[in-house]
Amino acid sequence: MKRIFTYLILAAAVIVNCPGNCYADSRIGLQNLRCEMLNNPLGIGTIKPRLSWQITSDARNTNQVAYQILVASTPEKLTAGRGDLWDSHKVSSDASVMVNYSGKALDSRAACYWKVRVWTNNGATAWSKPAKWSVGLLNPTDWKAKWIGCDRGFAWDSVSKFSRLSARYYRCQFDLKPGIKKATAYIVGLGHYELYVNGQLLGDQVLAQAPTDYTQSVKYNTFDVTDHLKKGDNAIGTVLGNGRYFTMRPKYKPKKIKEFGFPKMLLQLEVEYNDGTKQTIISDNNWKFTADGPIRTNNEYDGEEYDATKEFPGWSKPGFDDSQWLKAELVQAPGGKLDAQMNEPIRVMDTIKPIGINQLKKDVWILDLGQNMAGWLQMRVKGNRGDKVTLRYAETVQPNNELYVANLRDAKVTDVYTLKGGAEEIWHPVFVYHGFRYVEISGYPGKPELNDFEGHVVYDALPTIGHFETSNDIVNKIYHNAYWGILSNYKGMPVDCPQRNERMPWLGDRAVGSLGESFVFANDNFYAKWLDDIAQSQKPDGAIPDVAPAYWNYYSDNMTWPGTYILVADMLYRQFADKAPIEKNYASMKKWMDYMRFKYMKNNIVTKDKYGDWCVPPESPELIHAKDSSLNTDGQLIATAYYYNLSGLMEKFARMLHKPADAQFFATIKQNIGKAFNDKYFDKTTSKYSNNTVTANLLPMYFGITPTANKQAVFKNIVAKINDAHDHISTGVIGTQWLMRGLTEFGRPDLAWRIASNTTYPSWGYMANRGATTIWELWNGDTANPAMNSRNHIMLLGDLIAWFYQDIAGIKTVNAGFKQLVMQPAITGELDSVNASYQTPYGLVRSNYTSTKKSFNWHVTVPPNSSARVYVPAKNISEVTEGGAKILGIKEIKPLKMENGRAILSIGSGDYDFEAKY
Ligand code: RAM
Repeated sequence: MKRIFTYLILAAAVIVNCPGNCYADSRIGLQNLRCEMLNNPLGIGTIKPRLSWQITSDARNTNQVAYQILVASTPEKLTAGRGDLWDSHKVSSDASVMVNYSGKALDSRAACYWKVRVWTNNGATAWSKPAKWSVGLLNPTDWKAKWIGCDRGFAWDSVSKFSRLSARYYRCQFDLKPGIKKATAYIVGLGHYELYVNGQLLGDQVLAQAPTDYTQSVKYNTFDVTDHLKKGDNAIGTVLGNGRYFTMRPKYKPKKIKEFGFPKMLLQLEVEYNDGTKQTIISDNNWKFTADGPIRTNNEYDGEEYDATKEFPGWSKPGFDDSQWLKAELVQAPGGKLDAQMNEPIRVMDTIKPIGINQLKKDVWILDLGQNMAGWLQMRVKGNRGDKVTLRYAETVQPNNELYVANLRDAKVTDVYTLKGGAEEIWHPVFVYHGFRYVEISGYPGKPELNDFEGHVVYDALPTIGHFETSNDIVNKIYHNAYWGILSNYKGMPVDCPQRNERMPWLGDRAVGSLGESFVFANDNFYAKWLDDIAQSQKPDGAIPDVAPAYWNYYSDNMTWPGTYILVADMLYRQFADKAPIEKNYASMKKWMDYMRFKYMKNNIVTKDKYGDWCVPPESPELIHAKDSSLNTDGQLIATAYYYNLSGLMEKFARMLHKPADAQFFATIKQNIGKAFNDKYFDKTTSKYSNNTVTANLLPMYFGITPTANKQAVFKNIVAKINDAHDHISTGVIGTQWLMRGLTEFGRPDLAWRIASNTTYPSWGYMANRGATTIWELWNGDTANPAMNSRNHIMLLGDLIAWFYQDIAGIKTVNAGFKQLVMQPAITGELDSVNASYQTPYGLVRSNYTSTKKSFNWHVTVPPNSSARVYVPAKNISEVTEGGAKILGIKEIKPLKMENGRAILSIGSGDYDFEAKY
């Protein structure tokens, strides 16, 4: 009954809303309104946000022809159809992704409520559901709050090599008048914080805020706390953890680890009353604090220790007796600019039930989560006050079932929980995370059972937007491993690994990997933020480091690691139609290109490299790096090929930004380098580059340095080399970035497939068959020296994931953001079926096919307001059917031509079932 009543109200609302909309076509709708690619973001850092929406439609070939956006300062005005901030009126345009807000000038704290309606060739939509955003504190003068902290340790802390620092608890009590209309809290808590209001933990973010080089940029988070406050006494409590601010390894030479200092915070709570008055509560030295609370130490490498006997119930509520607490101290600001965090927060994104628990010895148990992951273990326990449970984490176990920790180097990865006793207690750490599949549990009172534990999978809250599944089990397993590897290494920045004493944002690991990742996770804001980190790490002379934020000082001047800066910007534009990173970073990229050229280019050859083709499969199983020079590729060749390739991207960026002189400049450089490269490395008689490794031949081929006349012959050498290796991989981090797409583009997707689906060494399938549930750092990860032997590193994925989506599923963008698609699955001759889908900025693309040696059945979905050129394997265009009928005559399908055994068709949005014999 209640349900029916709600429906009646909704129906009435639709009718009331009808004026102006009555011609809306119910088959066409709107969904997924985003502001700066975020859902209803609070406290954004720009006054010119970009708005996007998706159209839904039952009809094929639906294209937007016009839109109208309304932005209002209150929900009521929006409902009434009054866009007091912006009424775009009807704009003839097909733009539905990244439309610039062009209304009244906004300022700090602006609240914006918006909706959109669109007209399409198939009818108009009703107004969308409302969405909103608010602007953060943009002007330095908006901040009245003061930085508070305490720049020293306490008796129980230690600032030795293994830093130990207890968490700091801050509190403040204040009085509010009746009639609270709205309250917003802005907070920075370095390294990490938890924010409590009147005893309640706010938000579901963890390990907040996003990590940066705090001397350059400090991210603040915004919360709507209206519902958490009341008239009269209120209290705020914050807990400060160390994160990367108070570093894990302060006294660690020679790596020169960046140190920022002791934890500190900044908080501003702005309350607006119904009568129009305002009140601001700020962090200052009226706050009280203690470092003598339950979190005794928290160190990202070493773990967290929590003593529940030291809890102080009610500490973040009003009325708590804090007379024993210390007075908060005013401290120096960290130095960086205060910036709104625009990338998604880290959250507990998934939970895992463990699959096994074995007793190792008296009082010691080994728990198996069944999946290598990053996060923490939540434990349920009941015992006596003072009982201590120790949890030690590892990725694998030794044959005797003990944890294998040699590859964690000196990370202690140990959490300790001291019970308060009595009732059941549930605990997990909050300021650390671990990379693990197994946990050693000791000191657990009683017998630990499987369901006393739960793995919390912790990573940036990026929606999964891709799905990829084939008829080949090993390839599916590899995809699973890649998926878990990728998510494990998202921690507000892309880190190399989540387990050992490293976890650093190495640039080289993501060069092309980030493209593959962008098919799996909506990582646009995440990577845009990382490009800011990289820009901020640039030295005045132009140098870009290999690790950014530069928590480790690695300015080693090479092309391949820093070059990721340019590749990722290109990825964001192509995959998400996000042009801002290019606009924002172009000058820094150019400066870096200049720097490398002036310093290291001699006769158009880049003479400096650092990593070579990092981690090729070595000649013997225990080695990390090959010593055999025939396996390694000349570093100068790699550096020069990369300079060439990156110049091409810079040329493209320059053209996009209307800088013709720059474009010409990069085009000329490219030409000169190409010539010098071929003169120096190409042997015309053998058609081999340098020492004929796959990488040495592949880079010039794929980048377009190889003269057209020689391509066939060079490609033959690549294939021969792979055949020599029994169709196995012989490339490292560099070569593997172009391998799968390279083989496919030059006509051997079957060979790429064989490499992808191998199960013998070296291959991704080998890892999977040896029990890997993620991707290893080394092809020989199970036998190599533990000094560099992570089991959860994704750099060796190369272009595998991009290739799965682009060439196996056949989902590629022609221009920015998939407005136009090319759907051309490669025929490997090996696959019975593929089920893939991908959420583009316009909506869901689907490519599901079953294929025999002779026939191809293909279900394709193209989202509204985009179109596709599809390549159906066929003998002849007129024989292709769609939904059982000949395509000739179906109006949304335009046959273009036959080419290389493919019927090329142009289609509009919608669902299609193609069938053809080939
Ligand atoms: C190691 C890491 C990282 C890699 C660097 C060069 O420390 O494995 O992934 O990029 O080396």
